[in-house]
Amino acid sequence: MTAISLSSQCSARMRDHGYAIIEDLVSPDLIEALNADFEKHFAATAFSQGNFSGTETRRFAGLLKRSCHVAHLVEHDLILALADDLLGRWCDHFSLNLTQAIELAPGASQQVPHRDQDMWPCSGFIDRERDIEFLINVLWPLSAFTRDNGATLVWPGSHQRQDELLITPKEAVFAEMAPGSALVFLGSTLHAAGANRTALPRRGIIISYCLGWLKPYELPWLAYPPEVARQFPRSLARLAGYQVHRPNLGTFEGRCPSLLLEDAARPNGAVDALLPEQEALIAAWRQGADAPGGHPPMLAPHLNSGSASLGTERAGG
Ligand SMILES: O=C(O)CCC(=O)C(=O)O
Repeated sequence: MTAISLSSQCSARMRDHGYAIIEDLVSPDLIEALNADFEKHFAATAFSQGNFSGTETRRFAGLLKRSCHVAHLVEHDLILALADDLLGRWCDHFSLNLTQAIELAPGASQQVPHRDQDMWPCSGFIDRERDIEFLINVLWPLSAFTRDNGATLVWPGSHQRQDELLITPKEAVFAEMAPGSALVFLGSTLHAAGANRTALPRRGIIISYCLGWLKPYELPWLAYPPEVARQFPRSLARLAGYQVHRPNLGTFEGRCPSLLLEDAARPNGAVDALLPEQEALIAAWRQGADAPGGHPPMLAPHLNSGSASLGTERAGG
């Protein structure tokens, strides 16, 4: 099966069920290399604090600077195609929300069930009929995920039941999977880390992507300051925040922050970054403003049926 048909099959599954498990997405060798690179970081990381993270878990973030292998997961073709399909319609571009390694220590209790999109209060204000998704999450197991060691619990169909804060545990399924596979789920899907009832740690990597206009869970410019991001391929640097989100959001000195990746002397002065339809609206307004008698009334962009839109919903997604 081609990557494109697999990704459209997978996004259809996510739309229907809120999640999907994709088997054999990367080689076990890659996961082994990640395990080797992360060993010392797990050893050096204290237990988390707080009722959400769980005091029997260890977590560290900024994974792109801890192992060169993480980029393969972050920029996996199929995952990027999925993110584009599920998020692209609602933003100029999607961005990296978080890279985090997580260990459930032996004896760790089950995490509180939650929906990742609840980080952003606006997710609760939007009409459910609009079907907007704010985030997709990818869980890459570093050790086999089993029912006994804390495989992620997912509530199938819970993305369509957002008025229910909790759903009976009987309806949850365990995302059991082997290293090399991935669990992908929507920000609107109810889930939780399971309880680890074994004597060995359960380890995994969370990589999530959000609408580019949201504040990400992890501040990428601090995790990867320009001198670090300069070493990334440009596509990865863009995902990690070095790209203005049209219109004019996430700038440095009024310009696209990608200028920080250049060695050349920095130009100064603000430069607009607008969508073509926004340029067209402004041009139409300016033409009217310059005409004798002032400009004619204009409809609010979101009421227009045609191409012009100042909102964030992109046509053709
Ligand atoms: O580790 C897992 O299985 C899920 C963790 C999770 O959902 C979280 O920490 O937000």
